[in-house]
Amino acid sequence: GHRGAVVWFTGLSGAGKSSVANAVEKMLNTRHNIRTYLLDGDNIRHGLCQDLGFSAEDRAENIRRVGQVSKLMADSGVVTLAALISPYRRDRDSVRESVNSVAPFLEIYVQASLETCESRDPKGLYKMARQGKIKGFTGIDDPYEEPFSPELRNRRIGQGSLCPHSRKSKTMINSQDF
Ligand code: GGZ
Repeated sequence: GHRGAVVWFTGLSGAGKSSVANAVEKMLNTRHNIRTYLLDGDNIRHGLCQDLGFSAEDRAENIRRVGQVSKLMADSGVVTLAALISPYRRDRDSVRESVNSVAPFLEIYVQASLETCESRDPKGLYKMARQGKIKGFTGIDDPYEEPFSPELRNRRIGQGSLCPHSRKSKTMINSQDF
């Protein structure tokens, strides 16, 4: 069998994390015969993390739990895909550090502008956040810290952008490619 790994998708709500993770999972299964398990923030919050909200502390705990489950599964040889906003660098870095002792950790920045995500607004959450009906919504009145050097990102961005440290990383996927 193959070794496990954790593939961590981070990005704004509506950026396409779930879509890309699903497509990658299908590809790993069918084309490469790799065993995978997908942990999606949206689902996880109905079970494992149903007691958590969206304060910085609760997000940290959400990410810690999903990180620990991912680590255990990766240790068992499964390639685990996690799709969470995971807006804070320090939370993502803690998972990286923890997972790295047993398996490779790959951070994928699914980048889309706030404008793009807001125009998609599949669940109407951005609209509610703009109306003040949801408080502390990522990108509206809550922070998103872009990765400095993700292993992968969906597109390169130019000089003078918000994320100047990422230029080293490789361009790989576009959700539109799938
Ligand atoms: C961000 C929120 C919020 C707030 C509800 N901020 O696009 P969705 O709807 O389906 O996915 C989002 C999901 C985010 O959960 P995560 O576990 O990925 O977040 S984190 O990593 O920050 O812990 C969104 C919905 O929950 N949602 N309220 N205030 N997203």
